[in-house]
Amino acid sequence: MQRLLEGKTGVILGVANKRSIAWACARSLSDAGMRLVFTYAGERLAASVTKLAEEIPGSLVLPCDVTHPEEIDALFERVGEEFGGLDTLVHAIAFARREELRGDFYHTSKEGYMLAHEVSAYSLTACARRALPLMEGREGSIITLTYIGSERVIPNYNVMGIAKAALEASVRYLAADLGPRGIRVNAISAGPIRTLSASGVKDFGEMLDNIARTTPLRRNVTAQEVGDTCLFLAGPHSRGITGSTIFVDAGFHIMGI
Ligand code: 0WD
Repeated sequence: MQRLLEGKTGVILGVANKRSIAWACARSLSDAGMRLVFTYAGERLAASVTKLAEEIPGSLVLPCDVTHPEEIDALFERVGEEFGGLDTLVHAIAFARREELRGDFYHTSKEGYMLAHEVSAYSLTACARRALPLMEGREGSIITLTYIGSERVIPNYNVMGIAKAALEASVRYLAADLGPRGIRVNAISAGPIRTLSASGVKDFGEMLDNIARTTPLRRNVTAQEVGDTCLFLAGPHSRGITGSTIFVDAGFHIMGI
């Protein structure tokens, strides 16, 4: 039987280890037949990402630290050479200094603010611009990951909440720009999931316990559930959706208290 994304190609930014949401997205897309390029930021992650990628048949691993524009250029150049075109871009990266993910938001330094925005928000636009010539005319889909800390105050999320607000606004502007070229752009707003990045947010474990007690579904979400939503957004069943933020959070976002 033909798989849904057979013959399609994707680039996934943000696999750090097996717990990464990007990894769950990769599994869902690859199971549906998509060929994938994984990226890693800095030599520190090269070996672990390469080892993980061995589990995905036909995949490729390339460097891309989004704070180095020439690495973004080189990434999409190689993707063009290898694949000839691109159907899906999954942007699942974010960064803020650990000391700025605790305490009062007003202590945020200018450098910390700029860095969080560069990696977590601006990089979507930087990557979309490079991906555009490869994605045009293929009903492509760009997907990013966000969190409700963009629109409500979540203790300790701080500067990352501001960066996620910029990211979600970027999704809307990019969707308007790229829609006429046949490319959709959406965000998944995931509930908290225990990953490497999440461990940098102070009192993260307490937040998970609290959510499991109070969300409509009375549990937290899994990375696999986010991966499957990524599959939906990459594939033809979501062809009428662009510029949206879709919550995969067990219903947390509808609650008042
Ligand atoms: O609860 C959670 N885990 C949630 C995560 C809830 C809602 C949203 N998200 C978002 C995150 O904000 C992020 O955008 O999902 C995305 C993926 O996050 P993750 O899976 O929780 O985190 P992780 O497995 O740590 O992957 C993020 C990766 C980095 O890992 P480390 O831990 O080494 O910082 O982002 C990448 C890196 O692989 N990254 C970069 N990639 C390119 N250039 C850079 C950079 N400069 N900096 C970090």
